[in-house]
Amino acid sequence: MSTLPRDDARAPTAALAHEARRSRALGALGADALLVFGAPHHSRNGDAEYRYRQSSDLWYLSGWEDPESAALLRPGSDHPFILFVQPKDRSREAWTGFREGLEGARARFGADAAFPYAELSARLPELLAGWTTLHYAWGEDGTRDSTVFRAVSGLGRVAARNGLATPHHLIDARRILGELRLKKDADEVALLRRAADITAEAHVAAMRLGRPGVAEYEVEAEIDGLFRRRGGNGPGYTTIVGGGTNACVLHYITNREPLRAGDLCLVDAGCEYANYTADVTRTWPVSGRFSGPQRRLYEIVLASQIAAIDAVRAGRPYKAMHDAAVRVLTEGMVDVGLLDGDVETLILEEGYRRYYMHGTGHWLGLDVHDAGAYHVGGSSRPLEPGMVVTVEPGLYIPPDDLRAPEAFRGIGIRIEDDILVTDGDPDVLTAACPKSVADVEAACTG
Ligand SMILES: [Mn+2]
Repeated sequence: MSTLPRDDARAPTAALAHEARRSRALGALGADALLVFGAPHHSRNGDAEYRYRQSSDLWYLSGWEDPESAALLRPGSDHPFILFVQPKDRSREAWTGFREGLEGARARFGADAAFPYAELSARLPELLAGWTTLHYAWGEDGTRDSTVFRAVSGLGRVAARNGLATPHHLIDARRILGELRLKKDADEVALLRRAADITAEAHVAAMRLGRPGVAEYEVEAEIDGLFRRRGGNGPGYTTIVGGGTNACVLHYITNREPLRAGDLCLVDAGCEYANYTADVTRTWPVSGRFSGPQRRLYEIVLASQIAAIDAVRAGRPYKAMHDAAVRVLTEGMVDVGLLDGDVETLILEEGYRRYYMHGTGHWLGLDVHDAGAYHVGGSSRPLEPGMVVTVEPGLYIPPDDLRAPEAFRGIGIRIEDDILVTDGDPDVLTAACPKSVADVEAACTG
């Protein structure tokens, strides 16, 4: 496996791929304008800062990585792509590093015009004059909302006097950007494959490391460290390492207890590589061998996951995978005595939700829960080649659930892979990560 540093891995994509995505966006906008802000820069505590991560929408359209930025698309105009950015500042750059500035925005990022971010509110009215429809994702930041709404309503007053065309339709920008981001181009698929490969390697390393007495945070450190050593940004979301009953807490991220002999360990972790993240869950026996009851439930979850993956095909609705998973899980739960009654009724009345309370997956890409609508015209959306989904059924038996057979109480299991929709069979990007009972036990004892 190559270990390209991140900048080398990203460089070829910076200009070409973003330019192609931007021209698709300009085409999709038609006669509309679109304004996208960069991610805010959050402090961690006191004056300590998190490492900056650009907003996925702005990065998708531009490749721009610095904070305090916004992109304005105005198709068909003399300046269709305008970037607002931090200007170069030698004294600030001594503290926080190189800035591309206005020059870089134009020369290296393809902007037709670039302005200092501080001038955004002053320039916006002039730049939006002549457009009747503006796409903008309101509701995420009150200061930005008021900047945009003030510019638009100020223009409206001017228009009332002199008949100038100004934005009088506001459309949620997440709709058009979600549609664009939903189907991955070849460059994006390559980066997701790299993220998937690193992630698979990290899960195998975790299985090898995990044994009684090792702490959950040591497993986390092994995984997150490997993500960085392979040139990834780090985890695309906070790594979950849940030993024993902690596996029943869906978003357990405290990761501070020791792994115990005889327990399972659930690990949900994905490497973010060049801003694209994988999302993988594996559940493995701390002592290296599944117990009988653990194995019975594991085989049910695995069978449901395999059935669900088989439903990830072009033309099938998105929800087909959930329906497939629910059917196998429900049959299995009746088989082993977790549920009582008729399978069809338990599915219809959602009786399975007692031990399977989440959905079976989500879109995957720049965000772990990626952009894009799941329904079109009120129905579950048909899958298309280039879409990427996770498939992640599970079973979670609370330790204090007196209705469950005692042997199953406290067991939490989830198995998750990342699937590319193709013209043919589902392409499991994370297939290198072991998941059969035999392969998992081999990885744990290897
Ligand atoms: Mn997931």
